[in-house]
Amino acid sequence: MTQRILITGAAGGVGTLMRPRLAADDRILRLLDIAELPAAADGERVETIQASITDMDAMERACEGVDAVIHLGGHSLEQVWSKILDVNINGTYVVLEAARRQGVKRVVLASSNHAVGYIKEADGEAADYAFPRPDTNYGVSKAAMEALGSMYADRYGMDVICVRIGSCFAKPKDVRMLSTWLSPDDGARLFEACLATPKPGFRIVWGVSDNTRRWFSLDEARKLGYESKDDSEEFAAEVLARHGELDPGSYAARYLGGAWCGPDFNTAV
Ligand code: 15L
Repeated sequence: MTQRILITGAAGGVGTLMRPRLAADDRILRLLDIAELPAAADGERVETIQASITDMDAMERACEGVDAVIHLGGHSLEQVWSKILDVNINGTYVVLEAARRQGVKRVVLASSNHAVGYIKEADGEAADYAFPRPDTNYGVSKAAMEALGSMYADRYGMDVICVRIGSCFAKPKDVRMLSTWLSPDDGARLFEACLATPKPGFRIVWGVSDNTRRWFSLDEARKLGYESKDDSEEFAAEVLARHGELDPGSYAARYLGGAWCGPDFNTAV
């Protein structure tokens, strides 16, 4: 049977990396973004919708006939509180509520390391389900996303998996990302596991590759069936030659959230 997956924020960084990787013969990707989306290529099984995740009517229509939602939409960087509240927090509520109203049983939420950014790297591997320690307004929105997901799972019996993504880019861009990197291929493997695992209920998992310098537990992600095949170490020499070793006193070396934890980072209050 053909599966239909709604991806919000499909024109964004992670959405663009996932679009080709989550394509499958027995699957239609319904791509939604407020920005214009590249049209379907020849043979590509996609539907495109240009709409805001804060528009309940549009989101309900987008959720019609959908088997699962992967919610990547929202601001991906720090913003003033009013924008975070509207797009990230209210937007996540609208996505979950629209999914519930349309009978969608499973939602995968793109949370972030910034939900727990103030965890100290020196305290050892960051645990699955670590209590929120958001580093920014954006981090607060990801903690709120996880709380909303928990409520929709407990109250309405939906399956909701929150993926605390490290840094999902084609390559690690700096020394911190040698620890936080989620390769695009591993990202797709993890989302596939989130879609396939039977009856997960509510979960919070780390979204990182099995990096040699990893700071995060992969136990809960592995329980979903995720198997990382990538390691940022193949880029270590190149990244270290460009940036040098981390200053042990720097935010990047001290906290999971890196520079986002610094007092000067959040100018966008
Ligand atoms: C995130 O959550 C951001 O969306 C992304 O832009 C990266 O900065 C990433 O975290 C990170 O921490 O590297």
